[in-house]
Amino acid sequence: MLEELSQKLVNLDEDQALTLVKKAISNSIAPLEIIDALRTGMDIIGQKFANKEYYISDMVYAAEIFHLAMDILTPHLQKTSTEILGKVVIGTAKGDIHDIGKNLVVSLLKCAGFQVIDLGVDVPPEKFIEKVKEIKPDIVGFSGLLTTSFEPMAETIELLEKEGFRASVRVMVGGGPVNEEWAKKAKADAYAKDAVEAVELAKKFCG
Ligand code: B1M
Repeated sequence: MLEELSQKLVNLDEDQALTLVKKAISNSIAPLEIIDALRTGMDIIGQKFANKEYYISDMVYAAEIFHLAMDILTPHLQKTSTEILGKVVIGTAKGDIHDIGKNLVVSLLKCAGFQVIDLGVDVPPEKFIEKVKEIKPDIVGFSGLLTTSFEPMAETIELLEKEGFRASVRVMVGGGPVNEEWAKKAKADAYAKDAVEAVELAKKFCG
């Protein structure tokens, strides 16, 4: 069923994809497994876009279907803590408007008991710094789906250092082209490959 779901998303078949999401829930398939199937579909859509088989409008529509699927899935994500484990300021790097992955990280962090301040997309370094000053978070998280997201992430981390906040926050990075090497080069504390790993890392940082 999950493979079929990925395929329906790739085919941009909104009705069938959403019906399958509901069916998967009623068959007690874990929401995270359903999300994983949707992500697989998105990866294929990305490849098709890169191969010029799909247009940008196809990626826009796929993102809409993903959002609708998340509307169905979010109430089924279980809250695992009622106490606040820590504060996280998060956003998508400047110049980048991809937010599906970031939103997933935000949802799972909230379920795990973190207070999350989501700055949205295309966030300039100064806005991160302003929020860090105001909120004094435990963690700052950057999401970036474009290779060009590296510069603004590294720039923000440098600014955190310059403004004297670097020692008091842990910096976590993630998103499509991001990896361990990228994290090290940008002087982040950690890289998370997906939303589940992001929560595990956040717990470690605040534990
Ligand atoms: Co665009 N796009 N896109 N896109 N898009 C990619 C990223 C791309 C890889 C497609 C491709 O060519 N194969 C490519 C980037 C190439 C590159 O830089 N190397 C690309 C491009 C080129 C572009 C445009 C430049 C296209 C154009 O205009 N010519 C343009 C850029 C706009 C901009 O940002 N300035 C663009 C636009 C768009 C849409 C707006 C149409 C739409 C986004 C809609 C939205 O987000 N609201 C879109 C989409 C949908 C995609 C793909 C197909 C899917 C992304 C996605 O949502 N995946 C994508 C292809 C791909 O990723 N394979 C592609 C599902 C999501 C659940 O996964 O975001 O990876 P992901 O998040 C995961 C993990 O990465 C991790 O956890 C998440 C959940 O497990 N994670 C974190 C994410 N953030 C984290 C933060 C953390 C920790 C973990 O800590 C803080």
